[in-house]
Amino acid sequence: MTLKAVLTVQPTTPFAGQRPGTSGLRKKVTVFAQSGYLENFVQALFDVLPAVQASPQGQTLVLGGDGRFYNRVAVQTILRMAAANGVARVLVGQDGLLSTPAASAVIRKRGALGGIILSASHNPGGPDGDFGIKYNIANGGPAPEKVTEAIFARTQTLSTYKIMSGTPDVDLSRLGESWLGEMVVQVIDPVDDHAELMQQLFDFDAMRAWFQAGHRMRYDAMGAVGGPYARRVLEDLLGAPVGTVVNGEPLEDFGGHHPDPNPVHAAELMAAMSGAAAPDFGAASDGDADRNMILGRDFAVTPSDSLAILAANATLVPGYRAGLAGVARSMPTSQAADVVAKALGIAAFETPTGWKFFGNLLDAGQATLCGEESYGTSSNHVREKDGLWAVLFWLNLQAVTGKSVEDLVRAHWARFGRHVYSRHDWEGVAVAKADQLMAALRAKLPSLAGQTLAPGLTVRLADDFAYTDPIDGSVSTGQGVRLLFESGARLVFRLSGTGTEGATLRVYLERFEPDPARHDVPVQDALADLITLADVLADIRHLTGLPSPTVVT
Ligand code: VG1
Ligand code: CO
Repeated sequence: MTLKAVLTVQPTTPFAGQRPGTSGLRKKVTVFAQSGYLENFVQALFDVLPAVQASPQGQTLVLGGDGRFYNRVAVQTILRMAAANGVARVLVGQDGLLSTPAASAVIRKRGALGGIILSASHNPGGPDGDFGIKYNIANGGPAPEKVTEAIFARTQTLSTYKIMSGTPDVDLSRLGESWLGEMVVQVIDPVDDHAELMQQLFDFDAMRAWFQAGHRMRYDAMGAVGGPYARRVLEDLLGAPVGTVVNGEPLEDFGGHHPDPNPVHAAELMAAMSGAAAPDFGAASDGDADRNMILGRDFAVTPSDSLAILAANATLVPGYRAGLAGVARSMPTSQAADVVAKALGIAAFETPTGWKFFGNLLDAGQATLCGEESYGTSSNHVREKDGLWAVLFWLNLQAVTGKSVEDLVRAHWARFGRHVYSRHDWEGVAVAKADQLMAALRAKLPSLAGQTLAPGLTVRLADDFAYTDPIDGSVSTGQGVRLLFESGARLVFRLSGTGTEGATLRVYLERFEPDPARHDVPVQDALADLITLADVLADIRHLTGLPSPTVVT
């Protein structure tokens, strides 16, 4: 007996708070699991997608997620809703898995209308953890604010959603095509397209030789979706020994890890990279494999430095042999990349936090490399940050220069000076207190310019960062309070747009150190005056009720 899918129009009522943040809609699993919560958001998305409305037939969507708890349920729901909303074909990663960069690559390569990515990225997972959903447009990148705002507006007015019922779950374990009502569900290998792209960009022979010469690497996929991608490229294609990739199996609870690759949450990798017997190269990626952490033996690379170093050495890598059009960084990211862009005579761009702001610059061919201080780096090969891409870039540089990670960084500092940098996160702050802190800071801004707030710290400019997109002219305001000092030092304050519990205050601290003799001063010591000033200016410890930041990177 064949079961026929029945189109059901289900009455529903709006949920408050379905406005996407820095990167999609993120909430606790318990919030997403409420009846109609995911469905409402997905229906709002279909309602505002002009191409689906105009011509449902012939439109292809990409679907996949980081495999966290609730991924399996959500994928089936979205497939039923896509069919009910007239989508012609959905390309879904096997077992419902796709890393964020892979989804971007698939959308671009297959000419899809867009894609739905299920991930809360670096947020913790499991039944008590977080879930997330975001929409990417035809260029493969996160939907711009005008789209996410339209989706949000629609969530506040809709009264029904459409879904197919009456059929069992689609089998996503086998590659190939099946039907759900009138829609084709095509299960694809989640790794193929991305692995192919990596081979077009990097010198695989040189990297293979690096492993053959006995160099060792440890890639920690943190129990998240990055494992299969890293294994394919490092172990299968480059001949790294099996076991180079650790925590390589995507698990619903990330094996208990918090898949946020920074020195705090990747402590296991940090320990493995310490001591004379440690591997030459260490790396990690986050929940959806778009972030990267780069380590040498007893040496960690600051993400802001990573962007600058990749830019400075780009022509050593096949995919960037012809040079870069420009480099873009988010505002809180250190100015190290700007200095390189100036030396190379190429454009430097400063955007608000979040990858969606890089899309237009990449599409217009104005920027080639982009990066954020939050362990995100990528290029115009996709429209997302790409963890494995960054790792392969560093591997390619080591292989062709014969230098270690630490040597590459030190040589860079010696040439360009060091942008000493740190981010202090104050997590779990009461929302009202965090808002009060930011409001008080904003109120102070007009009086700060010209003031000397501490020895050597005279304010050149104090504002709330606003950005006008040079391509489409769209304006984004309120993107973070920044104090720029005459010395080149900076202090930036903003609230996280990805958290799901209370508020997180992020304080970004930066100072330029041209003198190589002082490049080894411990970072927190070198920034001590800025750290003290931040607390005095914003009354952080008092308002947050916390004695010290919860995460320092
Ligand atoms: C954080 C980072 C930001 C990054 C975003 C998404 O946002 O600061 O740079 O783009 O996460 O990364 P926020 O608003 O919490 O500061 V991912 O890998 O979690 O999608
Ligand atoms: Co991520």
